[in-house]
Amino acid sequence: MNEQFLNDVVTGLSAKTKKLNSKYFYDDEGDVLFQKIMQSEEYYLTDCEYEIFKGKSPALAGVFIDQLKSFELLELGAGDASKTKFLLEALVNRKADFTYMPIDISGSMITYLEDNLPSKIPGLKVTGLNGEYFPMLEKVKTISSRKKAVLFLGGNIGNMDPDDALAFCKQLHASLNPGDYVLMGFDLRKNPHAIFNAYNDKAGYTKAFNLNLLKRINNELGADFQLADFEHYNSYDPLTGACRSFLVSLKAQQVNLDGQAFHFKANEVIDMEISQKYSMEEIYDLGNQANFEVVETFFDSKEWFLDMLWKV
Ligand code: AVJ
Repeated sequence: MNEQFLNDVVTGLSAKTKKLNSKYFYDDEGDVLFQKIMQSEEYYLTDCEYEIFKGKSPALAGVFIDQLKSFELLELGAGDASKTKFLLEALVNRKADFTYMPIDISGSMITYLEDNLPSKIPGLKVTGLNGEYFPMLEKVKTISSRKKAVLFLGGNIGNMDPDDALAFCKQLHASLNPGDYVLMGFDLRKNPHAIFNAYNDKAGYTKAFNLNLLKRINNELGADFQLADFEHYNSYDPLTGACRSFLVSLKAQQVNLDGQAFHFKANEVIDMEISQKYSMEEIYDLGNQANFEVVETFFDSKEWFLDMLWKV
């Protein structure tokens, strides 16, 4: 049994406002559901960033090759690398001297990337790292002293509260050396309906994605959540940019886990996930406060999403 997972769940369910960490959404079933979300009509983030990478990869590859020459290309939360492959192709085409190092909490994603990418992109070197971001970043530093370019895409930064996002950016800056690069993807503020719908897909994949974490807690930690007694609720606040997912207890109920009982009132919620939406100003402030220098900003054609290139 995963002690850290159990500890985090017990702590979260013991808090005044019950909370679970969305990083635990991604077990094998969660990975499949997230793929379905990305393919859904309503979920625009992946399409936007796909367009950016399809169009801008040669330019981005040029910056890395000219500035870094010999480097490690790290990706935090790589997933299936469906967007990154354009950058990898552009780099390999120009015979760049680099190794792609995807870091992901999902072991099956890392295995998939190591098994499949080199045959899709001949000449590509892949070293996968299965684990949490910063421990894996430290591990890379023990095996390589080359310059680093770090990708943090998809709007993953949005899964942190703004305060945590700033702390994360500061820690990332401190983990790297002057001259290293970071490319970070941000989902921008836009018409609230478009944001709301992206997290309320008609097919119900987002709902299943949230409920799957309860199922995972049952399967892996031996809890007894009754999935039918919880429903999914999502909100978007255009004043703060916070898009939040909750599970609502449909009745007063008790859930047992690790010899403890957790009580839910009717309509009590579990805070499941934040997907923060950023304004340009907020992105500049974040980079500034973490001491990054803005090099270039890449937008999709609708300007719904951006990838910002920062220099340490
Ligand atoms: C993994 C952060 C890109 O917050 O948009 C998708 C995860 N959650 N639908 C996001 C997610 C619900 C996603 N990211």
